[in-house]
Amino acid sequence: MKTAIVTDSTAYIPQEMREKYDIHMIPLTVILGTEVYEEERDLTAADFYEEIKTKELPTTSQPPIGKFVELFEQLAETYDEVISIHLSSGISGTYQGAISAGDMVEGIEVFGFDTEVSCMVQGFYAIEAAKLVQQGKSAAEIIPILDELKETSHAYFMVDDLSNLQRGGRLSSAQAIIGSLLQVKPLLHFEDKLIVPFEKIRTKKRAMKRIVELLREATNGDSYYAVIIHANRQEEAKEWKAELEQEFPNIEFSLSYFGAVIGTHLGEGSMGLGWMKKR
Ligand code: MYR
Repeated sequence: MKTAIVTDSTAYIPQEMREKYDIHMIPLTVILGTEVYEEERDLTAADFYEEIKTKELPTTSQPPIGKFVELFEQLAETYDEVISIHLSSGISGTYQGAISAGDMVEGIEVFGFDTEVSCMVQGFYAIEAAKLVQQGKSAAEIIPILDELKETSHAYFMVDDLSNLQRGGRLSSAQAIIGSLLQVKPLLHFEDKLIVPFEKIRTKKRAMKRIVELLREATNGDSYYAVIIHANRQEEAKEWKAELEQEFPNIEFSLSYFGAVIGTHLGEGSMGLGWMKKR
């Protein structure tokens, strides 16, 4: 049984790592002014944050189904099955697009996996799945393992300005609650696939402190992967990583970023921390 791993661009897995683990990537799209870009292919995160300084606010779109069909047909020449691992189906139609395309393609079985999150935490699932493929496991064996990992994984994040999330319709809360949050820096997370406020916190510094408390409680001295994710705040993220590494010797930290698609909805300056237990 030959199993391929597919994920979408919002996992922001660096190209060399995708090559190392043989992970296939399908890009989401950013529309900036009159230009349409496939993120991570023809628009890097750095270029995106530069462009939005002068352009009107961008919008995003899931990959066209045809792109999935094209990729799965290509994979059908070499593989028997695919695990297609995507950002939360509560915030994008990408996962559903993969499932629909899978139904259209013959000669390969497509198993969708909804990570119920996004960014490098989604990447953790894709990398873990790819490692399991390298150990000779099939989709039927891998998917229950990914489901178990969900129990150990979480992400919290904060934005400088909630209006991007609100404008893009990706903040799931009553308008009155959103209104009361606009003056603070709420800590956000995913609940049942949707982005919801976790706690109202006044400053970014306090929000970061609270995330560290949540990390401490969740990991409880066990071995975990954790990732600091930033929207064009490389230095700040690096400093935070160095501090966290001092305090949590059992956690393997990495740095990642909110690329163009997720950056469109969160805005520059956002910061997050996600984790998953090591197997
Ligand atoms: C689309 O157009 O289909 C893509 C929509 C993406 C919405 C992104 C909303 C923010 C997600 C934040 C993820 C934070 C993970 C740590």
